[in-house]
Amino acid sequence: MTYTVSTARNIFPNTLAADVVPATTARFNQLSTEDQLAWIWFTYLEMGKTVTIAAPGSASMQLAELTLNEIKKMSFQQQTQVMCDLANRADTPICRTYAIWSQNIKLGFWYQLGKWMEEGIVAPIPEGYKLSANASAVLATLISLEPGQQITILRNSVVDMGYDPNKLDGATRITEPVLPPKELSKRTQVKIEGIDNPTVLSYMDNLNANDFDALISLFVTDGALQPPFQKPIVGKEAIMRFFTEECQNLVLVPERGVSEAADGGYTQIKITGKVQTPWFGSGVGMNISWRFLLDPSNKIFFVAIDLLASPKELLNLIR
Ligand code: ECH
Ligand code: GLY
Ligand code: GLY
Repeated sequence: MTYTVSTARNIFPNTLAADVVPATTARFNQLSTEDQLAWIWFTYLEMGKTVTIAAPGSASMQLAELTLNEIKKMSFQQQTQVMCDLANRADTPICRTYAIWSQNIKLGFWYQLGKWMEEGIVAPIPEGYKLSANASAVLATLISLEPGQQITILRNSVVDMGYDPNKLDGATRITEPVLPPKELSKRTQVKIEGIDNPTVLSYMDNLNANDFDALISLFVTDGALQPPFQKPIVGKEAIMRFFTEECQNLVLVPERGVSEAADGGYTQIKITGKVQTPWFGSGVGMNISWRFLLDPSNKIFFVAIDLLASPKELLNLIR
């Protein structure tokens, strides 16, 4: 048998992903706009008790600056309208601008609005606002989850706002500059219990070093990468775009793995461990797995990254 991307997705089928994340996002999407914004605000306050969001890089703030300044000058009523429009995915100039920003610029924009809401510069959620029963129930679910799952749901809510980017065909995306990779002397090397495959080790080390040229060379031309809860990104060019736009400064901490022969001279390797995002640093370690399928020349044909259902899953290396 030869593999296709769709058959490759089924390697290590016993891997238990945190399905509570898309389920909670779906419940969030059912709420009214007012409730959604208030829900995010209460989530943000609740999470602020245990974790801290790092200030965005100055580049992403600069890219959102014009819009932020425009909002800063508005009345509270107009500001509230802008926030509702974003949550409603309305067709307005600000929602169109938001749609072409990369994920980190969107997050940086809301980070700033959050600060301004705390300082009284941007319209607050009305004092004494009471969430609907449904919104309270979704908040209770969120509070019961692991921090890695909480920040994924929070990010989903931000990334899904604004005008639909698919309707803006051909518009140029606005993304942060790509910084040079880490100097060789500053690089680290991972150790993975049970694994000595050089491709997998280089994958981890190159991603940790932001060395995306070396990283992409590990893939076959029509290789695929599947981020958590997403469809596979197929082809080196699209994967490279994803790496440079969304994957700077991640910290991968793989812990253990298992490797075995698969059909047609391929090798399947499952690794479990943690990843940190620059937004929360070592304050939030997300429990994840990587499921690699390597071709006979040891290049990456497919890799799926899954956010795991629980820390117990870190020990699940069963095929
Ligand atoms: C306020 C109220 C009004 C409405 C809004 C507000 C502000 C909200 C704010 C939210 C900020 C949220 C943030 C979330 C960040 C989440 C980051 C995550 C990162 C996960 C990364 C992973 C990486 C995995 C990968 C690996 C690979 O090997 C390949 C690449 C890749 C309150 C004003 C909206 C401010 C900052 C979840 C899992 C390991 C797949 C990337
Ligand atoms: N501070 C997080 C980032 O800019 O990605
Ligand atoms: N930080 C990009 C992702 O997890 O999809």
